[in-house]
Amino acid sequence: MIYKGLPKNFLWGASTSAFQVEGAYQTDGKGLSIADKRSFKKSDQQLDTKVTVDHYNHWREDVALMKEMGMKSYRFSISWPRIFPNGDEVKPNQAGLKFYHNLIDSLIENEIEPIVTMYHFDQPYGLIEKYGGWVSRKSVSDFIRYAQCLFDEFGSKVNYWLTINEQAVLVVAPDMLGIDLTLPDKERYQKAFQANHHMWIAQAEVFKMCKDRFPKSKIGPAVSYITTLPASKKSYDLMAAKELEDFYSFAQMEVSIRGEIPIYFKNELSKMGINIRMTSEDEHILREGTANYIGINWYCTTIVEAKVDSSQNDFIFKRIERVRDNELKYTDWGWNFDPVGLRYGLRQLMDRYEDIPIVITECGWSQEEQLVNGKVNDQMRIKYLDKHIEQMSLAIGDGVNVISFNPWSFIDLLSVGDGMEKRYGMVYVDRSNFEEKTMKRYKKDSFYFYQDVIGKNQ
Ligand code: BGP
Repeated sequence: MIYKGLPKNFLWGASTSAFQVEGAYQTDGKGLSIADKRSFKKSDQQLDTKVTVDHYNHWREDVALMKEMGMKSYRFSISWPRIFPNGDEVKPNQAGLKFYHNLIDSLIENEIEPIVTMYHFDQPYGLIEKYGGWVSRKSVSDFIRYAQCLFDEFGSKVNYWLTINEQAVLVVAPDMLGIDLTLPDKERYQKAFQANHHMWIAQAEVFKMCKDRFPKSKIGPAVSYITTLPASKKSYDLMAAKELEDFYSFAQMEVSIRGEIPIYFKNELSKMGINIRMTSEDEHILREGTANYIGINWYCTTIVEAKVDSSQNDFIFKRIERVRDNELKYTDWGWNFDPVGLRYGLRQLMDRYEDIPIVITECGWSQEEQLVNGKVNDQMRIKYLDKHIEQMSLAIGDGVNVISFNPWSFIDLLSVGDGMEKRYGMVYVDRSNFEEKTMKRYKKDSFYFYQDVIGKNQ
């Protein structure tokens, strides 16, 4: 399959994150993260983070598969508690650093560009116990120290950095920040949005540090971008879609790219009665530290309508109802297949940020799968990849500066919400929720499809 209009040196890649693939949850001095703790609460229902697909011990074999598939980039994350087990140590854990030196060196030897996320949902649990994690401003300096260490160690090898993965998801699912979900709405969101502010400040400082030290490198956030569509042609549904998309996705991009918190975002917080503690320096810090590219995690569109009693509710997520479009296909977990939404979303990014380089850091189709005679016939994933790549190439033809595509996921991994039965990989791993089985890797049909795409579109 040949797609028109793709630039030379396009980075064809794939994506994973540390706690979802590595396992080895306490090996070589690694500390526990909030992602570990959160998964242990459901250990009796589904796979947790302890072993997952054991990439920590299989990484050589996994990199060989990436090479065989033809990948030009690999987007993965460094486990923060592998480097600072409790989060507050003065010196980093050498064994943790060694693991990532080996991985990064091997990727580079194989001509695969590392795209490295610093923090993908796994803040060291020690920081949550010590001072409440991101809810406290103290997290800012601990994150900066961690980033500084990553730049010292890997700054000369890594050209593409991502600071924080899906900050908006952390805010809407604040147990991922260690915030108690049983707290009343207002109290819970007060904490979550305060944490959000601290992440913005930490991230801005890290953007600046990277640009000062490594001016040729690229650094940005990995934003959860859900193209949000109105359920009807009525203006109030259109407005509901705009409000939600702006609040959830674009506010994150505005702060990262323009260094300013949008007024509509501040207004929503005050409607909810949330007061963010800020210092007099904060606006300056945000302005001084901005991203020079952007990662977007794009899976599907969401379709919304305004609730009839919308004016009554102060909380945005309660004013807006998500609806299902029965003409679209959905995964078993309710994520739709709507590839034109990707082109539309990319065009919106160009409208706002002109030619900022865009890396698609996640995009993928999940399903339950069985290995049959050593094969996995994942036709729906192939269709998903084909149609999304097609729409991405049309967007590039429209002038959008997409430089890399990294579907989620390179290999089967632990789903954040749904364990091991919800598979995303182009490589199948022989394990189930509760049985480790052989852990053998098998190439799915999508592996061969993507290999062909990469081979023919260089
Ligand atoms: C994104 C995350 C990923 C990944 C994906 C799929 O939000 O960045 O870590 O997990 O969504 O979600 P899930 O694992 O819940 O299926």
